[in-house]
Amino acid sequence: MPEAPEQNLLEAILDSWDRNNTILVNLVRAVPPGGLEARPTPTSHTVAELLTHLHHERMVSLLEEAPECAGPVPEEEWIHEPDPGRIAQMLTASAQRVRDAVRGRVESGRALDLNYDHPILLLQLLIFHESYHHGQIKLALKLAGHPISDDDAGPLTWDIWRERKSAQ
Ligand code: NI
Repeated sequence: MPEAPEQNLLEAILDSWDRNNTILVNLVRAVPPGGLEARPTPTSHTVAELLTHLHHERMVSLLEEAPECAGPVPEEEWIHEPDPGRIAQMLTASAQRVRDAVRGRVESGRALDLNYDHPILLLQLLIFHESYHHGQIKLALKLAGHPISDDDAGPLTWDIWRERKSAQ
């Protein structure tokens, strides 16, 4: 029996969240040596701090909105984590928690606890937030002399959105 259209829509939205995280983790892995220390201006956060801020935002949102999927919130918001593998691990783990939270709330018909008209809006906010900082990170790397070329960035970012995984 074919799946209900609403179910397909939820899967597509969760897939968009997965792709967003793949793009972010790809960015972490593409940061050239020394790039995690880069700052867009002398008083700005480092690239590493921006990346751990994204993880922190997810974890705080879970605690506030869907505590059944919450985990440990980092004690500091802007941690300069020097190990890209560790940053990738944090982001992968928090992405899974957010995914589980939104799926759980949608499937059970429960609103989030604090904000948002619909649980899907948490994903939309996070994708917006992470894209905003993604651009900042690219600019910080360029200003610090560690640019990621468009040829390198394309397959790691835009191609992830466009990829057709399903048989046509
Ligand atoms: Ni932010």
